[in-house]
Amino acid sequence: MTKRAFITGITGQDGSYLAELLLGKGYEVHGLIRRASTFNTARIDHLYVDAHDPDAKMFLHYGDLSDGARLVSLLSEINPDEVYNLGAQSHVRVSFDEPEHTGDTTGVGTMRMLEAVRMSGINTRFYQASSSEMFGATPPPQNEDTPFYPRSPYGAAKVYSYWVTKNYREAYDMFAVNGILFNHESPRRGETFVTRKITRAVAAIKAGQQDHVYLGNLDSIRDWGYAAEYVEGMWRMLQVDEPDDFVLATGGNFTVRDFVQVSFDRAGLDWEKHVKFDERYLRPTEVDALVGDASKAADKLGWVPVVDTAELARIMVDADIEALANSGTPWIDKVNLASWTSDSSLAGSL
Ligand code: NDP
Ligand code: GDR
Repeated sequence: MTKRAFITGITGQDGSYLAELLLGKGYEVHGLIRRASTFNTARIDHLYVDAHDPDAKMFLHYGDLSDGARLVSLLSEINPDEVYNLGAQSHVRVSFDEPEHTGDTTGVGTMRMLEAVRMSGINTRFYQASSSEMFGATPPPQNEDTPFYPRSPYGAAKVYSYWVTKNYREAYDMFAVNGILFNHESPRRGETFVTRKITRAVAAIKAGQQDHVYLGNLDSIRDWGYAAEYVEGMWRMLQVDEPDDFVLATGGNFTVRDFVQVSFDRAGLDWEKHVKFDERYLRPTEVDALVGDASKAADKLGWVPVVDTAELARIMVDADIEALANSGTPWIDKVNLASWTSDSSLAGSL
């Protein structure tokens, strides 16, 4: 029997890799998309087959995490075996500018999804995109037992989502899990997150199209992994016998400055000549250090990432340089996710 999945946030970085992964595994994939005045499906256009074609396996539905009634009717109609809630206002700095909207989508949106599962009466497995930002000010290494101390409206909204997911598991015996994912990036990363901002700037500087890039705090430490590997971990969390919560991380420990250096080095540039400071990129409260301990995922899911932060930076710089040279988009990095196992070297297939 063909399995059916429903993904919120399918147009985002993770949604696109997850849709690819599931289609590769033979799933029928349904995605929630927001109506916009311009197309916002660039990351999944390569997966789309017209719905009139008998080979169509991916279907897109208009809706929004702020519209609970729509979520109920969609889930009743689609009756998915697995639901992945990846939709969110996901930018930490923006959550200080739009705290109420962030609370409504990143926080209460999860409650609306859980209620939609419960009210539609479907028997499904539910994945919640929880975040290392929930640990916030609690020092590393962080794992599933580390106390939360969020430092932004985004982090606080994710803590709310984490607890309602756990509550629905306990209250209604729902198969609902939290994947607590540390930062993961790729050539498909949104352009305003720091890694992609850096790698796009490297490509433009190398091509002589710009001289400088303005950044904020270079001292924060992050554990940056490769998004294509992390979606495999999401899927594995829904294949186990009992619902549980898992950290996914590389355990790496890079400052923003380190990421800058590796990226500029890759293009043969001296970063100190090109990086300038702008305080507008500082946050009212910063998360100083996130370094994850994913040993539970290794033990129970067999999930072990292969690409480390330095390799990731090189992949992203190369992709942005190539995209600029071709005046095209860099979205479609060649990853054969269907054949990924924790033992195989994903890096070798790039
Ligand atoms: P992106 O910002 O790339 O994608 C977010 C997705 O959510 C987009 O598809 C966006 O749609 C959609 N969305 C935003 N608001 C709404 C709404 N009101 N209703 C419906 N859909 C909405 O995020 P990522 O792919 O990087 O992350 C996926 C999830 O994982 C997010 O929840 C994020 O918070 C979380 N996360 C991410 C981590 C990371 O390092 N990437 C780490 C830990 C957690 P549109 O395209 O229309 O804007
Ligand atoms: P983060 O990612 O806040 O960790 O959230 P981001 O890339 O925005 O920031 C990482 C660190 O870089 C510093 N920084 C800058 N950040 C941005 N965006 N722009 C800059 O110019 C800049 N200069 C320095 C930041 O201060 C910060 O310390 C990401 C998101 O994907 C969340 O959705 C997810 O939950 C967490 O990762 C885990």
